[in-house]
Amino acid sequence: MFQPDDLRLYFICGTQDISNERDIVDVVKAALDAGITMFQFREKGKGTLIGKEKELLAIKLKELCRSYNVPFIVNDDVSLAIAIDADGIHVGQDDENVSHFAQQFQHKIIGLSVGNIEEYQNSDLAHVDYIGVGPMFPTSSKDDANAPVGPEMILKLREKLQDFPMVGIGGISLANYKQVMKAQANGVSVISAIAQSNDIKTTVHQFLQ
Ligand code: TZP
Ligand code: MG
Repeated sequence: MFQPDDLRLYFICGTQDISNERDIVDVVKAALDAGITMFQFREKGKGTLIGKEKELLAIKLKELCRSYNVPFIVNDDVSLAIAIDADGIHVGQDDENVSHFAQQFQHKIIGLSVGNIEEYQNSDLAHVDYIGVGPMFPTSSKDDANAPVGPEMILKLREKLQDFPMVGIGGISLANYKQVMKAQANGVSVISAIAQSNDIKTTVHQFLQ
């Protein structure tokens, strides 16, 4: 079952985040080998896989994560998450409302993006296991990302949510992740810092130090 520590180093990735010379399965395997603690399959944007191809890749990555005992989360796609028996789902404020699918998702991990105090106030966290807070810093991995809110947003939400599990997201790198941890996040989630690393093993080890 989900533990807040699973959020320590949460790698998010889809085929759009990988350069042409590399295979996403190799990248995720390298990250798992190095010790990431949670994985999210986020297949989103121009030219990404859809339908059966998306499902087959999701199954492959889920099996891989299972062999490392690392939770496998699907972004947005509730029906895919259910169809392949993923460990959880992550949705944003504009996605399907958590209360709509929580019944079908008992004993699974549910993550929700919360970008600011207003979104927090509008969110029902009754069925939510963790929130992703961001963007912490400027990011080029999400086309429609809002302006950065900085690690201070985690501190602000901590006042309201006490020990509710929170992970920072957006523009997090080896150069700035300590600011996020200092703001009392349970961990950091990253796309490009790992997906575009030339030495995934060393990068992951440095984050985990
Ligand atoms: N949600 C908010 S920022 C972001 C998502 C999915 C992108 C994070 O990617 P990166 O490369 O770690 O900035
Ligand atoms: Mg979404």
